Amino acid sequence: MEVMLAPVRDRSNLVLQQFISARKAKQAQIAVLIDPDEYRPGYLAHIVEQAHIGKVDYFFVGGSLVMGNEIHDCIHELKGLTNIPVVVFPGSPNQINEEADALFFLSLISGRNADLLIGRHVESAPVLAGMDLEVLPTGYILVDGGRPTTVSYISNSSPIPNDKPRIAQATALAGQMLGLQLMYLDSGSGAQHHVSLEIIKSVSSTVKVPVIVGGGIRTVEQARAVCEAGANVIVVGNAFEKDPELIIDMAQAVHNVHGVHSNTVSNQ
Ligand code: 1GP
Repeated sequence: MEVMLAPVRDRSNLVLQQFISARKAKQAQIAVLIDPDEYRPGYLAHIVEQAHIGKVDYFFVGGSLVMGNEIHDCIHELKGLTNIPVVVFPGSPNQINEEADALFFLSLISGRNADLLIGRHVESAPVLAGMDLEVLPTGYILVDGGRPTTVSYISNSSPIPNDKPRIAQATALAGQMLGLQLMYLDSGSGAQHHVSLEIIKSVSSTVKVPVIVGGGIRTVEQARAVCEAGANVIVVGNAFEKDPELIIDMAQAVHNVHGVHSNTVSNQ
């Protein structure tokens, strides 16, 4: 029997354009990562308040080991509290949520696990096709952060060594040639070390698409250094969970980074 899919809805690509414009303008941005496993009613109010003061650019919501259904309650509450774009950072297809503004459609291009390169995508595509949710084709590149993290364990894939910028560079280039619109360099939540500045520099100066960097960024100095190396967006989770007041200082430091040299973005 022939399977009929819903017609693909028209989407405006607003969030992707926001990433691209900031990279073109060489203006660094910051995302607050919300782990739905930490969510309980009332948890978000203070974080959102700090994010508004700091003019945070995005909220990312999700994780590789989300145990319950809290992600949907969490996104619902977040959308009621803020107009900052909410992007799902899904660990699995059951984290797809139509209330969010966009979703990273992640291909784990540093790994060789077919399920995370194409398998989950085949399962999710028909669901996403009928939704009014912006889909962001994203190359997800895991980099060794000094200790095994949930994402490296769950994805059953080896991260790229933190001192091998050429491997990261070739991986990101291949992702770009495959048509991916964003690159996400991640050393995993709670990593001992963030992605090395050499890797960030080599990737950001090679690809034309926006580069997002997360994992193990804990201090204002680290945030600044990562942006100066060429990260277009930094993502911070754990450090803000422990100290939501840090959001304001870190956002200010990130927004003060302009004009870092990186490859020119094509007019896509
Ligand atoms: C998001 O993994 C990062 O990509 C978040 O890491 O929780 O260590 O900030 P932290």
